[in-house]
Amino acid sequence: MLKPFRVGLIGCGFMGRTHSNAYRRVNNFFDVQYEPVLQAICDNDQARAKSFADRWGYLSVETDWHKLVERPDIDAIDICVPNNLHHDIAIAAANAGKIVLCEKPLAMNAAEGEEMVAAVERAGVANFVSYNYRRVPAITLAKRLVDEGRLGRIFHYRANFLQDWTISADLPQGGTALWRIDAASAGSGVTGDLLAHCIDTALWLNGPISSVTAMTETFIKERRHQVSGKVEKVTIDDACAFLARFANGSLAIFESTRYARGHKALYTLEMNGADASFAWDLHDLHRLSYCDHRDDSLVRGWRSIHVTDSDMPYMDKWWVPGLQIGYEHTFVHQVADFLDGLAKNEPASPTFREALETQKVCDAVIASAKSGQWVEITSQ
Ligand code: SOE
Repeated sequence: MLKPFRVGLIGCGFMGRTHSNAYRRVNNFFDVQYEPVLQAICDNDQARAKSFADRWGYLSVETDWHKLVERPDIDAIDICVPNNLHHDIAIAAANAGKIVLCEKPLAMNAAEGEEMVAAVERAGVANFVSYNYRRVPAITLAKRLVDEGRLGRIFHYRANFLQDWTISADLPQGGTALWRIDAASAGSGVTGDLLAHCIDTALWLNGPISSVTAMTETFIKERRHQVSGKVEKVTIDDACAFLARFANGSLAIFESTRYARGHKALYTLEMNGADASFAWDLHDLHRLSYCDHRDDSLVRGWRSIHVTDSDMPYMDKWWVPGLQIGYEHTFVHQVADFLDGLAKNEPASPTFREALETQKVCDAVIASAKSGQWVEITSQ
């Protein structure tokens, strides 16, 4: 008999959909001890919440998150709203004794993140931040290869996250669909939205980052704000590039922009060690490129591992070898890992405390871009 895991999800946007889909799918494919129950959906627009509830099968609708977090028939609050709301909702949910799941990035900045970590730890509630790319099977495989020491001493880490959807100067900022361009809702631009993914994966694969030097640019300086209707200054970073030093002595280069014409969501990463390297690309997410210098020189070279066999991470739960899975499955994997961790009392990663490290790097990147100086990061 599966135990119910009664979810109150806040936000009916893109992430609300990915999380709802994951809750609905997880028991079809994974043997976990809990069964998600879509107990309530919350959005300040009642009609939107109602139509979302009908489509995804939520049992009830709320329009005020304050009410939702106090409901006794809810075990977990899942936060899928703009970044400026994460802090208050997470703290209220923790204080009400709820499990808290939060979309990335954890917060607007590390100071907010610290308060959120304190709240969930004081309340003793399970907590988790959704950095879904860790759970692409090819990335989880890369983690396994790194942890087994196959790459040898690490010299380099390289990551990009490139998009092109904000190039038009006519695109407004703010409002439901475009809050990512409005610093008041998002905190930062590509740093918190896209580089946060790259940083999370990097910390997971290669350990702490000790210092960064960054540059940012805002190419379109003013945009009409969808809420006020007025032309307002744009204060997010449209593009950001930074160099980093890892505590293990390796060097890194990270770049993100929403102005790379032709690229929609090109997340690429590569690690180079003394013995082997790997490379990965989100547009071809089921493949991992790997080159091992220990191979016989006659056949040495880059191989493309098709990550679909049943001994690959997560793949025994899906189809048969050779058949791929995609983006949405990464969210199913994180729900499965979270519920498994809950049953075993072994928290799935990243917890709020772990995700705070990414937030500190994001803050250091923004500070360095402002000052033009290297910024040190102290992790715990
Ligand atoms: C922005 O366009 C965005 O949707 C991010 O918010 C997501 O985190 C990323 O995975 C894809 O791009």
